[in-house]
Amino acid sequence: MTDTTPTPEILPADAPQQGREATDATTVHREDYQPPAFWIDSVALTFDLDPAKTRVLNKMQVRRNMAVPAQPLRLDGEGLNLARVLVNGQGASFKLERGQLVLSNLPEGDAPFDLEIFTTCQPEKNTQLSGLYVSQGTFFTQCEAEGFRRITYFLDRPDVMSVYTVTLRADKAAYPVLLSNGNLVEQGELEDGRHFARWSDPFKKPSYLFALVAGPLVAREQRITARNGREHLLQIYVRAGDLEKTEHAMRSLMASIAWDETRFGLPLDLDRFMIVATSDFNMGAMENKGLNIFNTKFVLASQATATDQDFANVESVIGHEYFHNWTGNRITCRDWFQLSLKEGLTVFRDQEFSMDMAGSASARAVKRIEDVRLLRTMQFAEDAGPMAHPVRPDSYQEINNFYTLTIYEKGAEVVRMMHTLVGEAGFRKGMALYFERHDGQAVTCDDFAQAIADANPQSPLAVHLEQFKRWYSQAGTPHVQAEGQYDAAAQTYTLTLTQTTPPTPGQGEKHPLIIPVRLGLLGRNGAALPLQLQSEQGVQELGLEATLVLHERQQSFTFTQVGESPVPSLLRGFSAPVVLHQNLDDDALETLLQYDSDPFNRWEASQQWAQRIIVQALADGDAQAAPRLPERYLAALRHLLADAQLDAAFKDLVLTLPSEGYIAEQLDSVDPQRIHAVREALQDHLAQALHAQWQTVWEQHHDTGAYQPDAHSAGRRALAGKALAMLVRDARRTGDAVWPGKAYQSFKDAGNMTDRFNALSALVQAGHPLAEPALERFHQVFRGESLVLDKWFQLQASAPAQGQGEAASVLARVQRLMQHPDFSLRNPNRARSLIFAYAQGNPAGFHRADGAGYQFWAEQVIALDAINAQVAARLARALDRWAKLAEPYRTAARAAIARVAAHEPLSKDVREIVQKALAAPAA
Ligand code: B3K
Ligand code: ZN
Repeated sequence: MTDTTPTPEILPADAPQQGREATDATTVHREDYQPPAFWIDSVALTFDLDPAKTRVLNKMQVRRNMAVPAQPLRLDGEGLNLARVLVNGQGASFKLERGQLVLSNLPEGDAPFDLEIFTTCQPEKNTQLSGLYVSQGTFFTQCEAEGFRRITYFLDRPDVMSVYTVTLRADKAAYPVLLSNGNLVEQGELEDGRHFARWSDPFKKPSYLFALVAGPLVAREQRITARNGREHLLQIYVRAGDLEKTEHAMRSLMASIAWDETRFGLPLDLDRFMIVATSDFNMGAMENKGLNIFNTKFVLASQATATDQDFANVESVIGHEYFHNWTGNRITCRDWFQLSLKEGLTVFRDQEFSMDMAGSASARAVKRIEDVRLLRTMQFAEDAGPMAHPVRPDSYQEINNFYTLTIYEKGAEVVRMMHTLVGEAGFRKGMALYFERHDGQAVTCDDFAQAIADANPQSPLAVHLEQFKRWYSQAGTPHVQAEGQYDAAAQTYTLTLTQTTPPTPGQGEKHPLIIPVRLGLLGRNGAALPLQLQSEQGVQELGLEATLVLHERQQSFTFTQVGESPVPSLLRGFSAPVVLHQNLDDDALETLLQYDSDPFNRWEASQQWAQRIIVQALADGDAQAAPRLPERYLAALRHLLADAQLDAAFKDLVLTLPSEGYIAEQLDSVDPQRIHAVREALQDHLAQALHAQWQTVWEQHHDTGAYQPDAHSAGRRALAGKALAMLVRDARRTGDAVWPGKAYQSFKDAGNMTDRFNALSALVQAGHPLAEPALERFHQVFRGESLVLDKWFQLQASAPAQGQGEAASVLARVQRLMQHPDFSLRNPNRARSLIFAYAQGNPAGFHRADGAGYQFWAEQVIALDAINAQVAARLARALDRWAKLAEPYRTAARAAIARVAAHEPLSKDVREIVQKALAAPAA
């Protein structure tokens, strides 16, 4: 099962071999899409489950697709032992060619025939966690994108949809619970202590949505009646000790069901909806029809073990997978290039769900800011690096490498722009048309955009549809330059917007996009000015806010009757995923920060201001004394902190300086140590200059009463945590022992994990001597809680060095922790909590002048690749941006990537990443 040999074998037979430059023979191209030569109408699978050798009998009803020329049937398979192939009950001749099972002499014509295939596989040896595997004595499957072929031979592609009947047979004592998709139709006893269960899924589905689970699990159950009167059974399956941690997940599932009914009119279409949690999982969760499988991290939550962030993540991921039931499962992707059809849309839906759950306008803005922060830090970096690809990619070597921030987060922004261009009601109409047209089909991103536009024929989306769709085909983040010109005599304000998109690998030429720019104008006293836009038709009264549609490279918009030189508030709510350049002075930023009616842009003003200060400090050079924050900026922050109208969570975001990763992306040449030093110095100054305010904030916010994970109380805890961290940080300067003591106390006595963890990290991040005993105690208390241990590893991997000398370095600490009895490279969550947290979450610890961090990274990529290629390929991406690094980091980073690239054997997952990284332009 763990075949990681470079595999021309699993190349689809029709993949192009020649006539293209610069891509490998294993590259799959979107343009080469061909409909399948056969359909598989139904599948009956029988599993005899055994960890060492599971037997799989696969009986299919197959029929030729008469719309394409007659050709052999080529079934995908990987790591299977083939025992028997029967066609209409007779032994059939077949070949194994490049991993595929090829059947040539099949019945002619369009009449269906029976195809029976018997194979075995070894789930206990499956460390890739793709296909059928065993985790802690329970069988699980993961089939997206191409894991089903590791279970049986099949047309493993999303446009082949079949009805499944699944019979599971296993030892009853070891595997009392037997689950698969759909409805349980039969169960009973077998000989020798074995039992069986038969499941039937009424909906046609592609193979990637198949799932089975078998093991000793228990379930929280809930019966609900939907709006339409239909009854459903909801179940959340976990290991016996975890049942009390599933209440929040169940509540989130019920909220998701209600939300999709209300917001989109989409009801649950199954009698039974199951979620199962496993601690060994490559990603967050999987939307298998009726049987979602989740990483425990996104199911289990109790106030003692989970932070507010964990609670919010559970709600959002449960929502996401549930929403896939319509956007992904009922309507699926024609091919994997269309992945964003389901992922971008479903992320948009889960973002809206979380916003609606958050309630108040400012809590909604907090969620939006968090989403945009992720997009701008991570996706913009991806879009500017060697793995840049369009939302609908043109080619891939390994599809699992394309479950990216671009497909998910930028894809969601593309859907959000459509929503902006057609309006809330128009979008709902568009969704209705999409389901009317395509329910039960496997379709493309074009089909989706067409449905939204057709439902709104007068909208700017419909008018500019072809151009809008460039968002799907063009990679790279667009830049928009805004220049404002005020004419006092004419009382006009002219805004000129210019768009450009930098070239990306393989895509040199870029064309203008459709960019919705939501905006308002503020007077110098902060009041919103009425917008009167001059157009060919005369003057349009637009009220206090409008959305301009930029469609040319450069366009000017003139507003009339503007009584004073206004402060423009552009791209409100981040109305398009672009980098906005505008030269606002401190006065303008202060006005926006204090008065803008759009909370997103208030936050944005604070970030731009901070960014400018940081860039200036970086430019000032090393010789200068510790950089400081200007008094005016500090005064604005003090003012904001004292504003009783604002949500604590919002204040916390405004008071957070841009991250080191975000700062790095704004620079041409990156010295991670220098960025760290400057940001740390400014943080120290923020701690010092606002000391009195931090004390007040702590006093006012640290008691949040009985624990509730709602957005409002979570915001209070976040702000209190920030205040405590600042006070402990400032104690390094003052030598004060009181605040560190209070932090230790709060760590010990906290009534919930958020407060406890915030206090612990305040000590660890400040490198205080109390950090060590606190970490020890934390491990002692939570040694049986694996998700909490992940936090323990992660905190240490992402904290600064705790002293001088190599032994005190972060790398030395990480290497020691790898020897800890609780560490295992095989468990993806644990590997992520230590190794990824170091390589991706601790720039100053990782980017060492001696290159030792990079060497460690290379070793771990190679070690992981032998276990789990998908996880290894994620880690491999940590050095994507090597070409931007200053010396000596750059050369050392490149050498480490080259070392991975030269290693044999290497999975095609990792190979694609490192080859693309090495091909990055030299600048
Ligand atoms: N669709 C899955 C992701 C599958 C990843 C395969 N490498 C989870 C999700 O996006 O909901
Ligand atoms: Zn998804």
